[in-house]
Amino acid sequence: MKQMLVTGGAGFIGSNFVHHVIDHTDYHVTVLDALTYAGNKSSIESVLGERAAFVQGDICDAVLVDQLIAETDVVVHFAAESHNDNSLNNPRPFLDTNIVGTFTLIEAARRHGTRFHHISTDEVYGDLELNDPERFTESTPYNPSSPYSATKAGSDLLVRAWTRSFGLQATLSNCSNNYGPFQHIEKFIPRQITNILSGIRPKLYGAGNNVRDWIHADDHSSAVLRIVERGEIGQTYLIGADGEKSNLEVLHIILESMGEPVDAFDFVTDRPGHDMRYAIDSTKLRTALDWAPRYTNFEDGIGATIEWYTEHRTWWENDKKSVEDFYRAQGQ
Ligand code: NAD
Ligand code: TDX
Repeated sequence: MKQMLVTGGAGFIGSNFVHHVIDHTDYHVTVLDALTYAGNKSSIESVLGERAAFVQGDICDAVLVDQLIAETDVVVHFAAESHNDNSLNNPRPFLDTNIVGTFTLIEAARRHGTRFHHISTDEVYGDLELNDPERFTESTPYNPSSPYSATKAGSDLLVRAWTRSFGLQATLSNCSNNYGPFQHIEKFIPRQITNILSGIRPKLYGAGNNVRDWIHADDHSSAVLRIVERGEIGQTYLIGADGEKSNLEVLHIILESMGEPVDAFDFVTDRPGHDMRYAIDSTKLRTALDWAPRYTNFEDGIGATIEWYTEHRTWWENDKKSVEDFYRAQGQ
């Protein structure tokens, strides 16, 4: 049985990916996750056993990483500090995990000649104007805005340099904003859903005109698996599902789906340096690797996500107070 090491597999996208791999392939999966505030082992508990194992540990731990990579056929690297608002408050963990952690993994992967897939974000490209007809492509210059996106950009460049200079067997992908089950409630969509479920008014930054390009996490997973199986070494693939919507539009959909008046929310202090718009052109992935998203109706995907948070209160309820205390302290 082929062995896959998934870093950050107890986080939002990593856990969705682990379920996808177990459902659609024969891989044995080992999850390496530090279980930071963002990791939740219960998200993958149902698959642990014969097909999947869990190792609690830090991707900066060179000895542990070397041991695990020596036994694996392919590494899929999701682990990261992932929240922009946290990176504006305390950037240090972002440098440690996103830069040093990625460095530690690719050093081991090159020593063992192990296939490596690096997960990244469209935020490395900076932002677009609302009326710009262009979207991001694989050749858009890097121009990150926040400490989070700057460290993700740095990690991408390390992977590219290791591929060119040391022959690392790597592919990269940069995806747009994900939504779906198991997303930490600090993030926009689950924060608003769980606010409504908790009797708190949703909170919109600035005027709410910022645009994000939404994709369901399961579509991100199918794209990553396709790249792992058929991608060309050294190539970068952008992943997106043509899901551009303003934050205000998304909030209206959530409010309407949950039977609330569309004006039942508060405008709050904007995020410093807030990127205006992200938009992905995923033509390369769709044509070269014949990939297409399955979740093409955003309202349906949001409906299913609302249902998931409604039915899994114990998964998020313990975090709600500390998340809202953090935001309240900065007027958000
Ligand atoms: P997340 O914050 O939900 O999960 C991150 C996981 O990594 C957690 O389980 C955490 O415990 C683990 N982790 C953090 N530091 C670690 C360390 N030092 N060692 C081992 N494990 C550690 O993040 P997410 O939203 O699932 O994002 C996963 C990846 O996808 C990230 O690389 C992120 O940049 C990228 N990405 C996210 C989005 C999005 O919309 N969320 C979009 C594009 C790309
Ligand atoms: O309460 C909120 N109100 C609000 O208006 C929150 C938490 C966010 N927002 C806005 C900010 C953004 O314009 O919603 C948008 C989405 O915010 P986040 O969920 O924090 O996501 P974003 O900053 O766009 O980054 C996400 O997508 C790219 C992920 O968190 C990153 O890990 C990924 O790389």
